[in-house]
Amino acid sequence: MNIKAEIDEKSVAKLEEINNPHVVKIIEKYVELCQPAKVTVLGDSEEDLQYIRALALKNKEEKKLNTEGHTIHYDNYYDQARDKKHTWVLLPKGKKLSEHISTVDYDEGVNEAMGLLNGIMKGKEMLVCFHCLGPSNSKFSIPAMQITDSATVAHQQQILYRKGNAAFKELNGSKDFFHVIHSAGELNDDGTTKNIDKRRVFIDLEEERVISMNNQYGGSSVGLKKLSLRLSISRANKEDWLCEHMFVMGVHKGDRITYFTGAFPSWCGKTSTAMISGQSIVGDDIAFLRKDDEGYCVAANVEQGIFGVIADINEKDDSVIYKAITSPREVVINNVLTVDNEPYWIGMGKEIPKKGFNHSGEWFEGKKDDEGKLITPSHKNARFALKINDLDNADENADNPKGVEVGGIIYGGRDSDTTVPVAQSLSWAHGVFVGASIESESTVAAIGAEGVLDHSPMANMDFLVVPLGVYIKNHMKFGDDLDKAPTIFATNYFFKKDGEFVNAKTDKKAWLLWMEGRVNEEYEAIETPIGHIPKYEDLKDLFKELFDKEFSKEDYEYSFSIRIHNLLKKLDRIESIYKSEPDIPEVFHKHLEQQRQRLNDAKEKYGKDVILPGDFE
Ligand code: SPV
Ligand code: MN
Repeated sequence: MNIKAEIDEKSVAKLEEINNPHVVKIIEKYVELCQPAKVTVLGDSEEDLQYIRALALKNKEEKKLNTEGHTIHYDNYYDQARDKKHTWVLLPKGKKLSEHISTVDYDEGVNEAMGLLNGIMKGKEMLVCFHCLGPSNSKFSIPAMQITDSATVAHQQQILYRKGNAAFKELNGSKDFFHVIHSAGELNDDGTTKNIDKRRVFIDLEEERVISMNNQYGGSSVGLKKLSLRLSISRANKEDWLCEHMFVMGVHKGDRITYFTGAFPSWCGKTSTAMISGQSIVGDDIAFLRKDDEGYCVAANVEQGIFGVIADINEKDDSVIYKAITSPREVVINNVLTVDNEPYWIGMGKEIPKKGFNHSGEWFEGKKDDEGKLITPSHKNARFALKINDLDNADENADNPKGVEVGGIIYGGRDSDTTVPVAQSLSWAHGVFVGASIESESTVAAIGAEGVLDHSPMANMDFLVVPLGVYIKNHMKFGDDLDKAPTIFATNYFFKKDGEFVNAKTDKKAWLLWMEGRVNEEYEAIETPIGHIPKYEDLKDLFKELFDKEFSKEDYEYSFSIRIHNLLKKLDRIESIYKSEPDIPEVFHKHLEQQRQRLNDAKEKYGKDVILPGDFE
């Protein structure tokens, strides 16, 4: 070993135990380049976990809050979300992936990365962490190593991901692991990243590594999260499985549990669906899906924790999470207002003090940033990190190495005037087409009357590192190879009438239990041009049973009508997006064309543009 920095005997012993020349080579390389003062290798022991917790406090990256086990961390005011503009996939010269995926010439990108890493850890401690994506000892497992100079990144990662030293040992010296190199870069006096203009993420599919620097926000720095997600998507698409931006949850009816996965773009109801009362959670963000020995689809959560949005978490709407983040346990809260070490965030259902400390430093009501924008007490994307097993609704199979059998897949979009609250796809391939057509309406205040529609196939567009054609082809094939494919559904919780939401926030529980019933062949449904929709009587019964509420026929007819013109417009938008993408499988275009034909036929048959669900019965 030739590590050019201070390293203690315990760290050396851990590397000797892992006994992997590739691991040692990577550490040697980045020590030489980043020039840290000290290197610490972390293991699985409680002592090591404690070391990181204490280091985050010592480095002033975190501060204790009043509740036991809770700490607060701040990212730079301008480092509150993933930086898509400065994220690239490294590709050989002349190669392209898609209109929508940013790439950079391999050598050029590596040169820039190495230049920026040069000396970046001077005077700092390099932390070497070993984790495992997916449950340990399982065909889902992918060992991943993270090098970082940020103790809070290491800390939040150890909350969110399973330990991996044993998995590395079991590699028996092979190169079959991911690695992520991260540096928060030079820090300001308050411990936040200074050189935001030099913030970069480089994704190297060849070496299965990601290099990320000059950031601290979790989505850019916690290596096993969105950085490894790109590497996993690349692997899945070379092999025969899926890596998806999905939650995994158990839906309960009496003693019966049916597992669902769900992909929703940001702000479309993903976490709130996974947390619906009476259900159980396996994971809320990233899932690996595989075919098991019996030909079924099984899913495993890649993570063991939740990096959740804290805004609007309150006792009334999200009692499970609220309890977890306000009672003693290990929690890191990011980017909220603190006053006397008490955290406050927007939408918490409590009065928020008019001054305190937040992601902008000392804060007072009315404070504006350099661009004259009013600074909110906590950032809209402020997040918390906690372990799933600390939630009352953790599923008993959350760590099952076999994963859970998937009965249904939900694709959730957001629009105010086009798609129905819930519909079941006509087949696996039709469902893939529906998932590939997800749109979400922007919720930014200053937008036109119809909102801005953003398209994200399977809610995964931000993370795709393979051409869309390859990704969709792999999806189609995955389902075709299964003996029993999950049933695919689409939801839209955001339908509006006269500018108001038609459905209450809690109504999604009725849609979910209808989907559960459909998977278990309990309800009949109405076939429409876009798929199967619920019958009025079934929803009426569900609303009565679940909420003791009358579901009016009028509300049903309004939200489940088939709006031909708007649905055709959506098809046109989707078609124009896919037109510019090479090698989209023929079956995708076939489903698009068939759906258009069915909509036009229905318009002609019923002689109107808005067709009531009952007309199709
Ligand atoms: C998302 O944006 O989908 C998240 C948060 O889960 S981040 O870690 O930033 O990706
Ligand atoms: Mn996510």
